[in-house]
Amino acid sequence: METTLIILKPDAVQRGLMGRIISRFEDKGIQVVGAKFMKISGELASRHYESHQGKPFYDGLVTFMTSSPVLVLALRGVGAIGISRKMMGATFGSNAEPGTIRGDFGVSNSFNLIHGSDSPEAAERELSLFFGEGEIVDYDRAVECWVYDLGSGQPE
Ligand code: 3AN
Repeated sequence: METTLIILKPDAVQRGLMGRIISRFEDKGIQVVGAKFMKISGELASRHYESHQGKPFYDGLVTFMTSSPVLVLALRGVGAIGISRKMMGATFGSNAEPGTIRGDFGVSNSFNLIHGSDSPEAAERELSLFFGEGEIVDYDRAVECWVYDLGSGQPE
């Protein structure tokens, strides 16, 4: 099982798209194990986006991410990092495929609705930035045995 860090960005919150985006992950069978509605501080944004420091879009990105509240999610499932990235689509709505979150809900070449960790290492780092001890909640889902084939003892 992987756990990934997803952020529904200020444009998703302001445009009233939180419910529809969360529903896509729930419909897929991904488990929500953490959620936090918050305004990101400049300091937290700079730590989250430290790999982009110095890039031409960095200042605008930090301004955008701190401009209005976000919904931060921890999502879990087999291959959850890659599955979530596929569901998000290409970086900007202008060229993201229809059927993806960015492809269906956005057109901008700057605002792009959602962030998702791009590797297990990034997920671990980003989850620890946004969630403290006990804020990611392990629990059994009643539907687990219908979301996955558990016959082998492993979720398939
Ligand atoms: P993704 O979110 O698809 O992984 P990355 O990792 O290339 O995209 O970029 C991280 C974030 O930086 C993007 N989510 C986007 O918000 C921002 N970003 C990347 N490239 C640009 C750009 N050319 N102009 C504005 N923002 C950008």
